[in-house]
Amino acid sequence: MVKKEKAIAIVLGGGKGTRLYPLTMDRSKPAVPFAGKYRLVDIPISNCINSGIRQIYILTQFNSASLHNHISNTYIFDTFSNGFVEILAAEQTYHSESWYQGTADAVRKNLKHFHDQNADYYIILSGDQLYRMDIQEMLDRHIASGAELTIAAKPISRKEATGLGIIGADEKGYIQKFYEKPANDLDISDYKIPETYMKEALNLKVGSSNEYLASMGIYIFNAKTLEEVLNNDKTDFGKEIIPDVIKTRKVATFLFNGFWEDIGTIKAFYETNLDLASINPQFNFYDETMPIYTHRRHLPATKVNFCNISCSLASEGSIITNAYIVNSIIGVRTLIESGASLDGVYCMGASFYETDEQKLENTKKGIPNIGIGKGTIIRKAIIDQNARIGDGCRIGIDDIPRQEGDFAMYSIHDGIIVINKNAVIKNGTVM
Ligand code: ADQ
Ligand code: ADP
Repeated sequence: MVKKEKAIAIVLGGGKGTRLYPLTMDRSKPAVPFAGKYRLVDIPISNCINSGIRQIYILTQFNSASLHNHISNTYIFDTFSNGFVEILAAEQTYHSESWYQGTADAVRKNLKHFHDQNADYYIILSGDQLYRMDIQEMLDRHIASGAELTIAAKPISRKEATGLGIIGADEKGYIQKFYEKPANDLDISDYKIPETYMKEALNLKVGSSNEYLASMGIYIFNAKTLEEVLNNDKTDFGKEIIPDVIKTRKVATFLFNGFWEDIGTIKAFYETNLDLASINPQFNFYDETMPIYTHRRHLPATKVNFCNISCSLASEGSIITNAYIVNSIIGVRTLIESGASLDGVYCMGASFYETDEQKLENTKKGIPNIGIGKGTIIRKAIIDQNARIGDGCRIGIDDIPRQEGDFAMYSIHDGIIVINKNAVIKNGTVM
């Protein structure tokens, strides 16, 4: 039988100096709840599965209980598909004691696991992006091009270029130059997309403001090439490996013109989530041809009693009573009490329901139940899972000085208040 070419996927699940803190205080980044009922890692995994790629590794700094729980309850493949999703957490070995020092280091430290799969291609994906992409198409193009590496690329403006890796392509889209995150004032005009390539391949008008190509941090390497280019101690793909590879090897671009957003910071995470609740969201979850998969929780439908809810998403298993909710996301198992008002809030919900006995115990201890208390008003905030927000709280409402940073029960980043997982916010708190 002719051997079918084989590709495995490697999802980069986040570094140590994590930009999504405090959402990553108690869990690894791939397990961060997203869009009410998903976890971040569901996006790259769903893209892989929908593209026929079912052998998937998740590289993470630590294997949190919630990530393990989520993966083992969600991605269950049948015996004949040979599919798996395996978490590879940074581990101490005889050869190395340290955590992953960067993206390339994370891949290098796990090459022995990938090698066992005897794959022809390694597909490297970021764990903190929202997009829907046919990765099989990218793989087919990669194979047809004869390149050793293909980088997914998106046309962007000069303003966006500062935060991304910029590709200098030739008229056919092969990569000649690469600049990781050029400063605002740097002249990168020689990285502009060549005119013919812009017209023919991108179908873009010459003169469009998207005159640069950015790396989306999605790479397909020939397996042998990746093993060779990691045979050193360089730690990062964008800063070191990619600029090196293009000097000696054929590197192609795979153009992508759909919605794609990096959601690796609190601000981007918050804005991308809330956009999903808007009337015309940029990303469409309501697509049965390429669904985003998640944990099948078997929760009851959400119960809504006397509420005014608009431009919002309410995930299953919630009970919302006499509340005013706009521009918000209500996560699974959220309990919202009478008179609460939410505007611009991503409430992640709860991982379990408290029993009547537990609620009685809470009253004795003087702590609120999990959920949002009576008459509480919240604006521009992320409420992490299992938080207990008391009655009559005012969060993000009053015109009071708010210091950015991390505090005992909450953080403020870019003006967004993040209430920690399991936080206890007493009745009448103003913040
Ligand atoms: P960044 O997103 O800034 O740029 P990086 O911080 O390296 O690059 O993160 C890439 C992915 O790897 C993210 O999903 C991140 O969570 C994960 N990651 C980071 N450190 C890790 C570690 N030690 N272990 C495991 N995973 C880790 C990159 C490219 C740019 C490109 C953008 C597109 O370098 O060229 O334009 O992605 O978003
Ligand atoms: P989900 O995937 O439903 O968002 P989690 O991954 O946080 O939730 O938790 C998965 C399961 O673990 C829940 O369905 C619940 O049964 C159980 N669980 C989690 N935390 C607790 C807890 N503190 N007490 C009791 N059960 C819990």
